[in-house]
Amino acid sequence: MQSQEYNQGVQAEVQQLFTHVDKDRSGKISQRELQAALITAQGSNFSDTACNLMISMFDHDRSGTIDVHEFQLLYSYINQWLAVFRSCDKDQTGHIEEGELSHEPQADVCGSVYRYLCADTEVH
Ligand SMILES: [Ca+2]
Ligand SMILES: [Ca+2]
Repeated sequence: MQSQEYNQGVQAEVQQLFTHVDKDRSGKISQRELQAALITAQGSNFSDTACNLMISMFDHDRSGTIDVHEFQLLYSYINQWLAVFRSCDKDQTGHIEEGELSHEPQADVCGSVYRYLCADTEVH
């Protein structure tokens, strides 16, 4: 299963989520699209700074946008956080208090994406 996913280049799950976020179907996720997705999921504003940070973390070709391959890396990174969150989620509520993850600036960003992904795909 793992090798099949690599052969396809991009996991179907990632492609589906990418398409969901890429509202204008440009094939790239802009800061605004990322911001819009996060706002929708959180019900509150997500700062330009946070979105820029998120993009800069994964924008390997420095295009200023996230393509599907970069998005897959982002997604993998989120999944790594997910494992951390699960280990932190001692009461098994499926939610981690933001205060517990506030030690690193990236944690808030990833925590928000984590919630977005969970809301969207219902991963637990
Ligand atoms: Ca787009
Ligand atoms: Ca890029």
